[in-house]
Amino acid sequence: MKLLITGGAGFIGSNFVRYMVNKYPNYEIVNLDLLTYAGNLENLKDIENAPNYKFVRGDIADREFVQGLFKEEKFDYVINFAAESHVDRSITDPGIFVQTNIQGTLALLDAAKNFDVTKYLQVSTDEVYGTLGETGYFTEETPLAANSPYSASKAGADLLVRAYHETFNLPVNITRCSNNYGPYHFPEKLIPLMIINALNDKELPIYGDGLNIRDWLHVEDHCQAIDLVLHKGRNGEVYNVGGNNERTNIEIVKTILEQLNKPESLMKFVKDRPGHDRRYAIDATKLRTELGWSPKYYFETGIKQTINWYLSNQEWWENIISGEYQEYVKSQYGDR
Ligand code: NAD
Ligand code: TDX
Repeated sequence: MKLLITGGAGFIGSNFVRYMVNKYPNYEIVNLDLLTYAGNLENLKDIENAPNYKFVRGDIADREFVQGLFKEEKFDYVINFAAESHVDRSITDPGIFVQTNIQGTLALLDAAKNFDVTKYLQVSTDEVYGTLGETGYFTEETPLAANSPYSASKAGADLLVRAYHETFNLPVNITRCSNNYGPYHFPEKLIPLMIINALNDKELPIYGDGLNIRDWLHVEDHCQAIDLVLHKGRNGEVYNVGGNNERTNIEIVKTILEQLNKPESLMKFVKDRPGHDRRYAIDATKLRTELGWSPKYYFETGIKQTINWYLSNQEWWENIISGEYQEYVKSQYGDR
């Protein structure tokens, strides 16, 4: 069995590559990643020499390259994590989100169709559903109502995946997950940013009133869900993934400050994110009942483990925030 995992040098992708390399020693796993600012091979240091693992640098939106890779490797499964993933960046520079998230997905779908893959799995997000009020949950039937250029590009990709199933009978699944947290989370996102700023006694920027709610899921629980959908998901189906851990941003920040024994005076309320979704909450009943998924982590233990990971892996994040890692990538591979 040969798997293509795209975006495997990013946060969730690297956790998933490690999970699969260790769990399935008989699978051949190819990690295709462009190594943008968010991709980091340091995330995979411990498994880089595993016999069932190979890294390829390349762009999922480079159609010719992608076709060539599929022709050569003859993948059975494709799992697409590669994306521009940060909402704030999509507000200042939406073009690259359309390029990678939509054109890139299209290039992968065409190659998957031409080379008859057994399954194409698109890793999507709950953000495609838009925002919730104080009550209710996103189900797989909730209409798409993306509010940011990031989520619009993910929704566009999801519709292409659906269309390739309906039109060409491509065997696909889409997973839509809530906010992940855990080791190797890139320092521009809420949880790692707050941990690192607190450790450096820097201000913690909280957008708006800080009462926006996210539904946090440990990245390992997400990996397990994708593994299940890959092997057991019914063709053409969407599966929501979420752990019922709704927290306001302020609650998250206060938890981090308390764990690190830092003062709440570090919190700073700043200008709100434009189009800031108020609340996300996932109903994962379908995944639980159909495929038997259940998350292992309680948020309270998961967040402590995550904070400890950042304490023990200071060099990892210092290399990123000082720009040292990007210098290394440039010296090895040239500019993106
Ligand atoms: P990330 O930004 O940490 O990693 C993205 C990876 O994709 C990086 O390694 C980057 O180098 C690579 N990449 C970017 N453009 C590429 C291109 N054109 N070709 C090849 N590789 C490219 O993202 P993440 O947080 O790990 O998210 C992974 C996926 O999961 C994304 O599709 C995202 O939309 C989705 N998702 C993320 C979350 C979350 O909370 N982080 C939640 C739900 C869904
Ligand atoms: O400095 C900050 N201050 C702040 O208040 C940052 C970076 C974020 N926030 C708020 C905005 C959100 O309400 O924290 C919340 C979480 O923000 P992000 O970490 O940027 O995540 P979010 O916008 O919710 O999107 C994430 O989850 C869904 C991922 O980045 C997406 O890729 C995924 O699809």
